[in-house]
Formats: sequence, C-alpha cells, structure tokens
Amino acid sequence: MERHNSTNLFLNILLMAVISLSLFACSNEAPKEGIEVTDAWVRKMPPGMTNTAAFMTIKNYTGAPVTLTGVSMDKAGHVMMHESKVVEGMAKMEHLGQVVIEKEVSFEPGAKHVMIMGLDMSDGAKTYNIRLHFANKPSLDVAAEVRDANQ
Ligand SMILES: [Cu+2]
Repeated sequence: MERHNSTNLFLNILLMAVISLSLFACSNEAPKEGIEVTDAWVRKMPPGMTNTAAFMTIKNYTGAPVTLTGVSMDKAGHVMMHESKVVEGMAKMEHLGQVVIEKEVSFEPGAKHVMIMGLDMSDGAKTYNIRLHFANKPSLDVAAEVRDANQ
C-alpha cells in the first residue's frame, strides 16, 4: 500500500514537472518591446502624379508615451504628417507637428496620414523607405509597400 502511494507521488511530481516545463516554454516567448510598425503602405498613383500618401500602424511597447516628431523620405521632395478632417462639410487636411503614441496610432485613409509630395513612382519600386523621427529616440526606417488604393 505504502509502495503504491509513493509510486503515485512520484508520478504526480513527474506530471507537475512536465506541466511547469511546458508552462515555462510557453511564457518563454520574448515579450514585445520597443516600437513596432505594421502594415505600412504607399498609395500608388497614376503616371505623372507625384503627390501621394502613406499609411501604417505604429505600436509602442516601450511602456512610456513616444513622440513622433516627423517623417522623411530620401526619394520624396517633402513629407509631412497630416490629418484629414471634415469641418462644416468641407474636407480639410491639417498639418501635425507631432503625434504622441501612447500604445498605438494608426495612419489610415481619411484620418492621419503621411503626406508625400514630389515622389516619382515611375521607377516601379515595390516598396519605399519612410523614416520615422522620434523625440529622444533613434529614427526608424520602415519599408512601405506600394499598393493600389482600391485593393
Ligand atoms: Cu495630406
């Protein structure tokens, strides 16, 4: 009887060990940190048109608010942060000097966007590099995929 119990005890301990090992394996996945940019894209324009916009989602895992102070592109003449708004029935674009990112900010059509002036897309590039500038942080290069707006 005693022997039977100790076998059970041993099996239980073994089982617990296996469970805690597998829990450890699951929680061992690295937590997200820093700043992550997802779904970055540039609206494809018809030939001859050099003004366009880019969109993306910026996620902040630093644990503190991060301030986006500007955007730039080597290949474009001028790049700004804009926000589309409807004021008294009129669509307007407002210049944003900075964007504070608490946890996540999306740049998307009809809302905040990266305004791009003077980008020659006739090179047929599949992606363009967009550089994000932050206050008190190194800048971050993002590869934005060229997409048809209707896609
Ligand atoms: Cu704009």
